Amino acid sequence: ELEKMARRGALIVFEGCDRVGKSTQCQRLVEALKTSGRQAESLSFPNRDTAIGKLINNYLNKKIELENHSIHLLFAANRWEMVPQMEKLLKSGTSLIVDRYAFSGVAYTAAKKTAEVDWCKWPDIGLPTPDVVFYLSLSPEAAQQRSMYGNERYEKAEFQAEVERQFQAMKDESWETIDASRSVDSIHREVLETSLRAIEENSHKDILPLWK
Ligand code: Z5A
Ligand code: MG
Repeated sequence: ELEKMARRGALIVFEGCDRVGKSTQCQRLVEALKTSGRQAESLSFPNRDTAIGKLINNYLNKKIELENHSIHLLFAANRWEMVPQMEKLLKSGTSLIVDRYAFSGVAYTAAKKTAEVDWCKWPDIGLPTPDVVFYLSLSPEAAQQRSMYGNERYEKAEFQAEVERQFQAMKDESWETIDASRSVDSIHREVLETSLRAIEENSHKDILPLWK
């Protein structure tokens, strides 16, 4: 039946600490997929454009203070509010290239040590599971050399090191770990190859709920 033949897009996520090159690679990947005639769109979290995203932006810029559990739930809500649109796009055959996702949510809150990892995961349980997670890995020293730390909350070497430990504890064999110290082009070539394969392999598979 025709409906069953329809191909869905792939959900491709980039994760990693500050300034490892996530946004650069997301942009390159979307461009490359579009150039090759495939439907692709980018999405980043936090999505600072929504009402919830504006609160998060004010928190990150230190204009407001929020209790740790409370801001964690807002980051998760900011993902859930995008789910209907994400599902619609994926079903229509558009691949989504996502800059940070629930794994950042868990890693950054868990690094504060005020909530356990299991608690941190709860609000994101059931989100669409990514087909690929690219984990961009870079030493804090190398990340620091790319540009000065900005003034946003979390932009401190010690905290970033703890975030890295949290990511390492969370990652499993399904993640694609990328040595992010290489050139933009070399990383892009690897990312594109893996993504094209994932788009092919998952086009007729259901999207499963995350952490269920
Ligand atoms: N956060 C959270 O707490 N909970 C959540 O649920 C979520 C997020 C989703 C804002 O995130 C903060 O929100 C973030 C986590 C927290 N706090 N911190 N830290 P964001 O994604 O909006 O901002 P950001 O992560 O700070 O990321 P970034 O600065 O945008 O980094 P990036 O995207 O990974 O890097 P980039 O912009 O692509 O590249 C950084 C620089 O390096 C730039 O000058 C590039 O030209 C250069 N670059 C990139 N690739 C290379 C290579 N391969 N070689 C050399 N130079 C390179
Ligand atoms: Mg970025």
